Amino acid sequence: MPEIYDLPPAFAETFSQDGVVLLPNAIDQFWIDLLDRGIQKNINAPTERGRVWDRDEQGRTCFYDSQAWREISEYQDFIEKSPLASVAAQLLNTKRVNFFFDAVFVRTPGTQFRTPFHQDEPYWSVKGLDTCSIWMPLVSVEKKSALEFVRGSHRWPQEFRQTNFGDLTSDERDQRRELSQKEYEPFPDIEGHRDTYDILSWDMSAGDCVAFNGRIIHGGSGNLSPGRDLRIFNTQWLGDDIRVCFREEGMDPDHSFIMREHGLSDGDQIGTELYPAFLF
Ligand SMILES: O=C(O)CCC(=O)C(=O)O
Repeated sequence: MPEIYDLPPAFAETFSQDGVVLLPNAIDQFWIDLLDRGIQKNINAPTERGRVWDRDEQGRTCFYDSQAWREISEYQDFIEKSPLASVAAQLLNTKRVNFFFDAVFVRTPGTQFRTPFHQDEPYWSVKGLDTCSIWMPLVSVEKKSALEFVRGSHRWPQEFRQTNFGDLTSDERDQRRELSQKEYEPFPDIEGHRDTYDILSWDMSAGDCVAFNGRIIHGGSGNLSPGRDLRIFNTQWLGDDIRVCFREEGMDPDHSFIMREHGLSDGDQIGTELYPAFLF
């Protein structure tokens, strides 16, 4: 059974309006220590999905892995028993959430590499507004190095041309195709016009979390001060309006094969043992 965390309703209101909310002190030290042990195991033995997103001339790296929770018992315990499922349910204003997947982002001390601005949901094998990702640093992080969000952009109606992470990582699994029959809006140049966007980020301590909607424009992180590293454990949760969506552009993570194996088709509710449900 997951721990229950009672969120004042104002947090869910902010999450709905802004697409992002800071949850100070949501996770206690027990969980941070557990996840730190899990991340160490994960770095020592990455899954087949693990990859170095960036390595600079000084050898500083940004390591990424995902969907390791069935292999790393510390991750599994955290997902099944920590208060995050209850946090996600309250933010999504629902009595049932499904766990979607986990991801880690580990930057070595001083790494400058910043994640380009993007939206998450257009890359996923599901579609809908009711998604909640919880970005959780296991160390303190300065505002200038934390993930940044464009307030309210989860409700913008445009379908933007998303970053092709394949150009960045040269990894085949990150390649995103463009459909000739589809009109994409150019992705807004957030970095080039920072003053014209309402960009949110926060100084955070280990135990603070940022919860955000899968459609919000976000990016950044990195830009670390000398000697400071960054270890992030991220979980994604799905709520009521979520349906299976196989995207011709390519998906990351691409669950289409395993979803089909479990009898899921485009437009279905997700359910199944692939995405454990938490009821409150
Ligand atoms: O932490 C990062 O660098 C990227 C995080 C991110 O984009 C995400 O969790 O969707």
